Amino acid sequence: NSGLIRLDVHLTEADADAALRADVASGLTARPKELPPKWFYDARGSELFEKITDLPEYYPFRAERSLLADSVADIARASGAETVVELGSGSSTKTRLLLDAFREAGTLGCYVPQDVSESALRGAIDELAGRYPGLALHGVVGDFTKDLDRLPAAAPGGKRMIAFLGGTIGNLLPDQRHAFLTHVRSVLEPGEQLLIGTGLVTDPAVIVPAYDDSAGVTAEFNRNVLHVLNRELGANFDVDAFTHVAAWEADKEWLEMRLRAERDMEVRVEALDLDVTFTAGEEMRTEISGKFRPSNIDSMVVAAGFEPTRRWTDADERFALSLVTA
Ligand code: AVJ
Repeated sequence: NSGLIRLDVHLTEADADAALRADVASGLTARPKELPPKWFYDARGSELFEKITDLPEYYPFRAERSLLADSVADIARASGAETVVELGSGSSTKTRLLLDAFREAGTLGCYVPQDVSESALRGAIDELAGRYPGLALHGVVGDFTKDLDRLPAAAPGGKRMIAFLGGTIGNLLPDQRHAFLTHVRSVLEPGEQLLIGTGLVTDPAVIVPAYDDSAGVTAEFNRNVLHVLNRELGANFDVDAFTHVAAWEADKEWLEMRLRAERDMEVRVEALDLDVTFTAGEEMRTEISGKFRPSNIDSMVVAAGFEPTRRWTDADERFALSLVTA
């Protein structure tokens, strides 16, 4: 069904390299230093994230997957979308749950997976073409915070639902969440929808171990960003001299991952002609993972011009899926 398949590339290696340079130049010269979490995900980082989803402590992945399994038929009926757009279409299990349910509901004609990785998208599209004959597949290689205006427009009457799962909105700072949601709202027509997955505020004794597992996989995932900088920017971080920190910031209601320099260090980032100093004990933030209260989800989406439509929550109240309408 090749006539039904299309792949648009809006993000080249050169774009990604320029974005990495800009983020690292500003992050390593900021006080305190910080690096954005998007650079965790090279091939090794993506592999480590897959491992994280299998860890006994990392409940968010399983919480969302079982919530989605239990509620997706309801979601599909409540939505009635003909085109499902999935931002950061990482997990094939969740994609299949969505597509099966929207097919069952009888509305689905087109699936639009969006991801930064062209190879991941090609692989996913190949597999889906076999599994869902007759479904139009339109991949978009791009950055979800920037390239949404490049999404295929709705065909007349072809209502779209954008799915943003995984709780990834929690990795954005509050201002960035607002900018992102406003951008999503601006590309949608009135009546079109967003399905958004969010981790919920729960016991810190549950949250912290999910980001500080006993096997040390999350620590490796966190440190991997330094390997990315060493390889991509010719930096000379002594990766083993940094330790993983996971801290619940109660006032901000987010889990913060940091890398702590265990001794004084001089680091050179060749590609940026930049020398950076770390002092022993200095911590650099690498990720926030915001957890939400239902009322905060509503005010956040309303501030961006959406109307809350329905919400589904798992029995342990650790994760929510919220359907909101433009
Ligand atoms: C699924 C990408 C949102 O914040 O929980 C997992 C990434 N970071 N362990 C999250 C992550 C550390 C994750 N996201």
